[in-house]
Amino acid sequence: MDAEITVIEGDITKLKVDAIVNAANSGLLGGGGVDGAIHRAAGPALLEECRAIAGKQGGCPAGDAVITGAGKLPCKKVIHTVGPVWRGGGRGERELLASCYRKSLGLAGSAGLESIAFPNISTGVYGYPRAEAAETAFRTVSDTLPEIPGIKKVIFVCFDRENFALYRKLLEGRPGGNTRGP
Ligand code: AR6
Repeated sequence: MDAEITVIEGDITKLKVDAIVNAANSGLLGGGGVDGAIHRAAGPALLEECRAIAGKQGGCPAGDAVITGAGKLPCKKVIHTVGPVWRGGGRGERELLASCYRKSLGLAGSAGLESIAFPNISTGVYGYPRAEAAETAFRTVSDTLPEIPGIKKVIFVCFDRENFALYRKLLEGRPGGNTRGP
């Protein structure tokens, strides 16, 4: 079956999907923005798991991702990925951001998960311009999905109107509407 890509406006911590993605930092021990919201809602078990991973592998570099349980969240797993800090666009930001989406999908696929929700990685504290980030996110997910047939549903969760409008536009421009073509 084809994977479905949808766009919603809302709070990612509320979603009952197989995995939600966290826009973390390389220390993996929580922070503000969506990271703070996820850790608050998940409770201390999530931080414990993150601490264990950070202790073992010394955190997580930008562009990479790790997977944990979800504590008290309604989803099954949390995939923590570290987006690039925007430094003007000439420091490999686009490739690092694309890598966040690719690696997160790869981890979800390896874990046998079928549905995954992404926040707008790097577009908050890390300052990535929203339109450019949305394009890279959307294109990377669309290009990667055919390589991971186990994933049936991807949700882009937008927390603000501007991002929601950008993603809606990208979705509408996609051949075949909101469903991946044959
Ligand atoms: N649900 C969905 N999206 C959200 C939520 C939520 N509950 N809360 C915020 N967003 P940011 P970054 C959106 O700053 O730019 C943290 O301190 C938000 O509107 O969370 O990758 C980490 O620890 C924005 O569109 O992440 C890192 O230090 C998007 O999530 C640093 O921030 C990402 O904004 C990472 O910065």
